[in-house]
Amino acid sequence: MTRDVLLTCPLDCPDACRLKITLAPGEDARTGQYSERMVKVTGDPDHPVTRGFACAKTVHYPARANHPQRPLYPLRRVGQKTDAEPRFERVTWEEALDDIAARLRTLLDSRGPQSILRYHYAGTMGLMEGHHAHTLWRALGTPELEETICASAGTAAWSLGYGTRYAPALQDVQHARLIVLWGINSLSTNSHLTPHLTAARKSGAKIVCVDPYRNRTAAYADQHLKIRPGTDAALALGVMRELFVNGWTDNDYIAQATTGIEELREAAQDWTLGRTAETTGLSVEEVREFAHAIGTTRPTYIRVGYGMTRHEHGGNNLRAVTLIPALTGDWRHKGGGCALSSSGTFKLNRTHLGGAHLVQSDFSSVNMVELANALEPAAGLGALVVYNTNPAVVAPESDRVQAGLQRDDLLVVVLEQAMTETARLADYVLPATTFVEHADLYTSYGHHYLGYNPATLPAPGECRPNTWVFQELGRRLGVTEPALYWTVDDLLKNLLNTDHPFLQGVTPERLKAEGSVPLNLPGDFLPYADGAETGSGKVQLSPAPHHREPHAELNDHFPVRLLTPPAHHFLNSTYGVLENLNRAEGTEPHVLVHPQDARQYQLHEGGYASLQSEYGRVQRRVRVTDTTNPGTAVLEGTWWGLSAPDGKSINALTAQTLTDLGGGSTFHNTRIKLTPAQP
Ligand SMILES: Nc1nc2c(c(=O)[nH]1)N[C@H]1C(S)=C(S)[C@@H](COP(=O)(O)OP(=O)(O)OC[C@H]3O[C@@H](n4cnc5c(=O)[nH]c(N)nc54)[C@H](O)[C@@H]3O)O[C@H]1N2
Ligand SMILES: Nc1nc2c(c(=O)[nH]1)N[C@H]1C(S)=C(S)[C@@H](COP(=O)(O)OP(=O)(O)OC[C@H]3O[C@@H](n4cnc5c(=O)[nH]c(N)nc54)[C@H](O)[C@@H]3O)O[C@H]1N2
Ligand code: SF4
Ligand SMILES: [Mo]
Repeated sequence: MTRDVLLTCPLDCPDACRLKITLAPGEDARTGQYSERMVKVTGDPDHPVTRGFACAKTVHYPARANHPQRPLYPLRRVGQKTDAEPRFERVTWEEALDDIAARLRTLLDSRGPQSILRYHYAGTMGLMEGHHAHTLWRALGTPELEETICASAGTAAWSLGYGTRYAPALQDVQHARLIVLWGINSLSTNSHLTPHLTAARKSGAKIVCVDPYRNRTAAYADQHLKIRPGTDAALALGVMRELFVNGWTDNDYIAQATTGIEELREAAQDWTLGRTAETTGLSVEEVREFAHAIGTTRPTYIRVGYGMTRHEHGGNNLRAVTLIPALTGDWRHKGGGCALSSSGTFKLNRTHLGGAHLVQSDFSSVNMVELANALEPAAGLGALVVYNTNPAVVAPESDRVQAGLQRDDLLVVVLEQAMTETARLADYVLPATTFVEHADLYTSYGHHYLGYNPATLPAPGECRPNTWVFQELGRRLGVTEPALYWTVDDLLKNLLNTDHPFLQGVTPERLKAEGSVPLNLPGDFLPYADGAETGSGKVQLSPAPHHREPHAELNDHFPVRLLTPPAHHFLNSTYGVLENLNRAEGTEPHVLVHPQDARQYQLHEGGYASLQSEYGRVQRRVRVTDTTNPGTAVLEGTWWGLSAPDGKSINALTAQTLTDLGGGSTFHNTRIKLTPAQP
């Protein structure tokens, strides 16, 4: 007999779907255990955001959870880290935890807490297994990890202008009459926005996509502005100049809700149509029409993604774009404004989450983008504990990251659900539970519902939640901090212990009973209609954003810009283990090259190219296509290196360069040389 359960998707995706998961009893061939297992995933038809569908990737989650190579028991390395095929032996949890704790104790006593680094990201968005799991490390005083690999440039840029990150409600998007999808491949990365876009279009809205290549979203849009990478601030300033010149600004909104208008006006002044067109690679007519549409259509809704932030001046680029609605006054129109993230709406009491109260001002810190540097012997690390992330593949300068992980004098402990390339380089692989096997609480960065999942299936083999592992290590290390030993019930009680009106009526009991609970927002939620949660209480237009060309300019050595945005059928590297999703993406990674570049660099459809940057070299199969512009190549997806012809991650090419604001990643800033190659 099968049964269906409703659970929140834990993955790093704005949609935080309510999934309908079918469970069936049977024997687990891997363990001989007889229990229920996941057999099917769809979307909850009754959830207002999920609307009955899950994405093209997560419908395959059962194959991932039931994968024959999923680690189910603690494993200890027996061979060398440099072996082509890693070898591990199964050990008991007692053995693994006792040995790891003893080695951490030795490091703490001899070299201090700064010799141990926790390394993690958003493999699960759960507040318990994703965030609260850091408590042990804060109790021990190990370095803070600056979580910069994805959103920090965007967050810093947004908070400069607006303070807290709010977004208009999804159901209001249908009221917009102009929709700009700017640096976001939303049909792939935010797929539950699509029904709202389609509804708006049916009511007459026009949809414009601003992106350097024709991705799925650009193909769906009514118009595609194929912008030169890294020039969004120029386009935004060019639009602003038209708004000022033609009197399309909302002067009442500007006077009441903003500060710094004169500085912004001055910054926009020189961005004539001609200069804007020249800088962005668009035509004068395209810029003029775009500015006219924004200037004269209310409400205009701009959905920005993180794409434009992954450049050297990505913070300024996003800041310029997101300030447009402060000039048009769109924040006062239902369905208007701009959306980056809705995270700020979840007003949970986070004072003790992840041991935040334990952080001292003298803690050192490591920027996670600079992991390759942190793993250099001279940086002094003796142990690295990795959870919820796959840095051997996803972090920049991955050749150096992998070399660092291979150091014999570095203890590498990896908590994982899959035998990732990071796990393959570990001294210990500790088997982790999935979202169906542990309880957790979920916010969202794309909507306004809190989700709670109970532990629904028994853990297969000896898989354990991250927090269980860290509590066991904490006991062995003598850590008495109470927050380390919280249960999920303690977490719910603490996080919901607040008087904030958005959480009024949201109790642990209700969350457990209903599973998905909307925040208690006003019916006409118009964030920033009257100002912002900044120091001045206003939307801050000063310091004015500016366009700057990157230091890593294209030149004769590196004449092509490489973008490496997400793939439709992957979620970062999470699904890289599944053959069928690899096949759906073309079986191996392809580099998209414009016909003109293909001619110039003597590349052929279906042949191989060598891609070389300042940091490394990889080989990839070529697809010749006019979806991109000359001088811009695209490789979709952070594939496992194991799926590539040369066994290498695309991040062998990317740099640790940080963004202008927020110390973020610059994955789309890569410059390369293309030459023909033999496989
Ligand atoms: N299917 C799928 N969904 C995902 C993910 C996934 O891997 N696969 N990953 C999840 C995660 S962690 C994240 S952060 C989000 C990211 O989702 P997005 O924000 O959509 O992804 P980005 O990498 O930021 O790239 C988005 C687009 O920005 C474009 N871009 C690059 N440079 C520029 C530029 O200078 N200007 C402009 N205007 N556009 C530019 C790229 O060509 C790309 O089409 O998606 C989440 N959802
Ligand atoms: N070139 C290039 N590189 C990129 C990007 C890009 O666009 N281009 N995107 C960047 C972005 S936006 C991001 S967010 C990062 C994402 O990169 P990662 O943070 O590495 O995300 P995933 O690749 O999805 O890997 C998450 C891992 O967490 C594990 N996991 C999930 N749940 C749990 C759990 O409960 N416990 C434990 N122990 N493990 C768990 C999964 O098995 C998976 O292997 O990649 C970045 N790297
Ligand atoms: S990955 Fe995103 S779109 Fe797919 S099921 Fe999960 S939350 Fe929904
Ligand atoms: Mo991300």
